[in-house]
Amino acid sequence: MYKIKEFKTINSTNTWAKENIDNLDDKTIVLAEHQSEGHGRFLRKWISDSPENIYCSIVLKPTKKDYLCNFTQYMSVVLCECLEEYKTNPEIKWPNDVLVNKKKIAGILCETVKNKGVVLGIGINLNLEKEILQNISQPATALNIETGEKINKKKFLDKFLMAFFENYENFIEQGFLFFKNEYLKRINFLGKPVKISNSKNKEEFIAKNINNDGSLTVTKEGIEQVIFSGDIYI
Ligand code: BT5
Repeated sequence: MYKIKEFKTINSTNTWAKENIDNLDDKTIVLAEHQSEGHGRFLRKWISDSPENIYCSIVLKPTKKDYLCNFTQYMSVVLCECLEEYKTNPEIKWPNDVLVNKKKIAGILCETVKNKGVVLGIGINLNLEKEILQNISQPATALNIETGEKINKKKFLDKFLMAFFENYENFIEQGFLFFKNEYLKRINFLGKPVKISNSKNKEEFIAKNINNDGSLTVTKEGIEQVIFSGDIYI
């Protein structure tokens, strides 16, 4: 169903997967124990020094490409469902973070390689010490801290990948609508004031609605805008 390519150390699983996409089959997982240049959007650093956590990228080459912009959201719901099995209450922070107790536990980076496919990367904090979390530039947590127990990485990863591929074909066919309800259950900012920043500025809006294509409608002084990307501060 899927195959895993494992590395001890790599620069970034996303970068490597993008560079080697021609030689990688659809549904190849690139997994590393350490990343020297793990990053998020806008090349922001992703702390990736400890092998008991997940740093991986899924290479996907779907023939139907209508819903490429919803891959991140699909993955965030799959992750929430896995985290809920560990008796936590994860939340999705639009567009690409998963939080537990208002602290970031995972980040997703979706990159498209033109005419070749998608590289969907995720970093999940399964086992981290509090001191490492304190070095992160926003409130962050790890599953071991939330549950009080060491997390079995292999078990978590198997569960996560199985769940991802279980409904993947349905998602590719139906897009955001296939999982919209599951997504809505896990967000908590609709109706609230939010600040949204893009590369240029940070503005305040009221978050109004998640649309059928996964975009966010916000209002400012009665005027509606539809937003597809940016950072949101609740
Ligand atoms: C993200 O970016 O949240 C996407 C992160 C994706 C990382 C994976 S790991 C496997 C694959 N290979 C890669 O090179 N990347 C992907 P963004 O929304 O830009 O958030 C980045 C911010 O998250 C940083 O500026 C920090 O504030 C915070 N951060 C960094 N490391 C973190 C960690 N381990 N846990 C929680 N937050 C972290």
